[in-house]
Amino acid sequence: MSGGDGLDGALFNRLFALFLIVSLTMLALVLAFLAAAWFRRGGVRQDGVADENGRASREPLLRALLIGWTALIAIGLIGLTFASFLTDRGMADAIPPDRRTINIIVTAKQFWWDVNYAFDNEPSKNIRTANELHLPVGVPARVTLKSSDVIHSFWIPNLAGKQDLIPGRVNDLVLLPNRTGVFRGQCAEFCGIQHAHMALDVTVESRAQFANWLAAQGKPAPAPASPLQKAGYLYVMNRECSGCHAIAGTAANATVGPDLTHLMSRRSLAAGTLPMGRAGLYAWVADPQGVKPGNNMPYVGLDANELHAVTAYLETLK
Ligand code: HEC
Ligand SMILES: [Cu+2]
Repeated sequence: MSGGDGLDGALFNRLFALFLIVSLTMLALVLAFLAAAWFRRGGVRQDGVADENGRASREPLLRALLIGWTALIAIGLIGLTFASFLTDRGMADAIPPDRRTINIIVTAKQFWWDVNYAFDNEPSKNIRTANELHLPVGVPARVTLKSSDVIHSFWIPNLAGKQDLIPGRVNDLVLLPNRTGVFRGQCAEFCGIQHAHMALDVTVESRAQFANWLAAQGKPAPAPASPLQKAGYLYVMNRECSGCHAIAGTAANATVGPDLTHLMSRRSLAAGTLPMGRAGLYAWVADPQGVKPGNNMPYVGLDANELHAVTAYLETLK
């Protein structure tokens, strides 16, 4: 549970204050009894004799105190449990409908992140991207974590603790980002040779910016315009590339590699290996194994003209 700001933060702070007051009262009582016991012990020692009669006469009082004390603890604990239950529910209700959790499914692969935004009410809004998350500030995001090969670990130090992605199992994690900014996520479980190059760019932005991003991501790729772009498009569609990649609005719909529909809108290439841009695209498409040895995109072997055309086409995928 994270504090955050806004309504849920206020509810959480109130719960914290309640816990603090109840615990401090209990602590004060315990200390008071300890102190009382200490002074009594001192008294007995001075007398030098054990006062059997006195002890017997104090017994009912002690028993009553003990029962009272136990009851107080029970009431306190039940009360706190109840309060935390109510706060939990209150926090869930405090989120207005348009701020209700967004659902993101992240599937880890050697060595990149497949990212799906799933809108159960409006499946037409679903989008797919890779190696990046966009999150609206103050809105809880439920991230469902899967792996399609080995164990990876999802870690965005500024937003949440680590959570493993385990083949054949589904984990999840709720992120509640409370400030805007760009944060770095990283695979935190050694998953193979390129484990270190498995980063995740996380952009926390205003709700309006997020809505714009989502709308842009929901659009299909534009048709190629120039002859060079067209040549690149034909290469991508008819050669190896479309066997592994998807580009919405075209016939390419494979899921072996990252979705390329809005490739250029991302901050980095190949999970943080290269900054996004023309130079990076050339380097990557020409020789992915040279850039990130051991990754799952093979050397394709384009000649200079093909490389030029393919890169020109990729650059239209904004
Ligand atoms: C055998 C499957 C396969 C083929 C064929 C293939 N790719 Fe890839 N591609 C991948 C995989 C897997 C990755 C992710 C590598 C990584 O980051 O570890 C990738 C990454 C990329 C990226 C970076 C995407 C990103 O968001 O970081 C681009 C761009 C790309 N491929 C373009 C191409 C082009 C263009 C072709 C054809 C010339 C091609 N790919 C052929 C599997 C393939
Ligand atoms: Cu990994």
